[in-house]
Amino acid sequence: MTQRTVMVLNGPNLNLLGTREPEIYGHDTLDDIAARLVARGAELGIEIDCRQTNHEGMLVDWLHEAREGGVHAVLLNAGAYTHTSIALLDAIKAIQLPVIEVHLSDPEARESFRHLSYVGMAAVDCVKGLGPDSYLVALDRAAAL
Ligand code: CA2
Repeated sequence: MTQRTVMVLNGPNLNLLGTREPEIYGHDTLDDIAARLVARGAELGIEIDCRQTNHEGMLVDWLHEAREGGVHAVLLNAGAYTHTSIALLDAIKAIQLPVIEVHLSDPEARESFRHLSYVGMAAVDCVKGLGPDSYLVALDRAAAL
């Protein structure tokens, strides 16, 4: 059976997961979350390509790469760029791949500046507020696409 690939893209400051603000983001590091995704992906026959960057343009480049590389779906936690980036909105629309928006916290239950999501204007789905489990639920939904 050919393995499908799900790309998991993480934006700014998510490299700090597990080191600060555990009351909001939990104690798991991004490597912990990636390991859980890889384990669940193995059960689903899905290869996980998990990346993190602090740079908006890099996220745009990786979305383009997902399209070129025949990726099945993208899980995207764009961090604060979720709420600011028309470039990410345009990229998600351009690649014509299913992108699922993911958040550890529930941005709509937080400050009002987190209520607007440019990513959400083009994403096919959103999983938020479940801590690291948001990524696992999103992966199961991606597998069903
Ligand atoms: O809840 C999420 O996953 C967010 O995407 C996280 C972003 C925030 O700007 C979004 O509104 C919601 C922030 C990520 C910052 O990550 C940190 C991790 C540890 C310590 C400090 C920041």
